[in-house]
Amino acid sequence: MEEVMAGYMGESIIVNGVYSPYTEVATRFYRLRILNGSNARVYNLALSNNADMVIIGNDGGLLKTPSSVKEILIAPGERLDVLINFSGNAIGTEILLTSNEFGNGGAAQGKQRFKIMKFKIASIVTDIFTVPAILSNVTAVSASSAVKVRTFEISNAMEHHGVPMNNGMQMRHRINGKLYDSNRIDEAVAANTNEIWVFDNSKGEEPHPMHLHGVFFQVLQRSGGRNNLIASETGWKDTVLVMPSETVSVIVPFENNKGKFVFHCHNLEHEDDGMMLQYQLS
Ligand SMILES: [Cu+2]
Repeated sequence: MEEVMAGYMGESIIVNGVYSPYTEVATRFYRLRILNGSNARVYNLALSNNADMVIIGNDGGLLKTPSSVKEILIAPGERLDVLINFSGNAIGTEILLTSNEFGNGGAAQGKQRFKIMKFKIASIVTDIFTVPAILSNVTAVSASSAVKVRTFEISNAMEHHGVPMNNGMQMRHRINGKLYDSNRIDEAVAANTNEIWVFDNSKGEEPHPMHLHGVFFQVLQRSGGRNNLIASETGWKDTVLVMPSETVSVIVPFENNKGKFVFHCHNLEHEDDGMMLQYQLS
């Protein structure tokens, strides 16, 4: 039951299928393209030497401008494009990519620090690369362009620690009280319009990375919890992490890619449990 509620975590972190991997690096910038392919685990990525990670891209491509962080959360389904500068380290130095502890992750997430992979300095080179100040031209979609606001309750708040709701509904992961039904269209969306979608986890106790198929969106606002956007949330995204007590708004330009699409929590056990609905774009 715990594994369905939190999602299955396992006990070994693998990178490209390898447990406890390492790679040799030179004293220069490297670009890491990271996908969190875990079932359920949210990582708080950091480097063991406390070096900066320069966030340059996310789910939808390059950000407009780079931003340097010491640690950054990445939820299942999210992607990160990161520059790391290994210059200034002596040969033989070992630097670990770790996941650090973090707060407000519900019953199971963020409780431990653990190692993900190792970088070993193997050669000294001269690197003249500098990070560009402008990476791409992401134009902000204004909130006022939205023709509709839809709110999705993802707290599952009525189901507390395995105790069913008093109306007898089973303890399941739902969106707006509903479980996935492939024969039901939950939201009808007009093509070529912008909408604001709000994911409300304000009463929730679990992190939910919410993912829309068929579109990219921009994150407008996060209230409650972290109360702010993070470095990877400035460009185009298709998955956004909504932590317990948070409400996150995104603006979605629905273009002309008509058809039936799902949107769901990207925690595999949550989506398998039914935390997925469908929209029809027409
Ligand atoms: Cu979830």
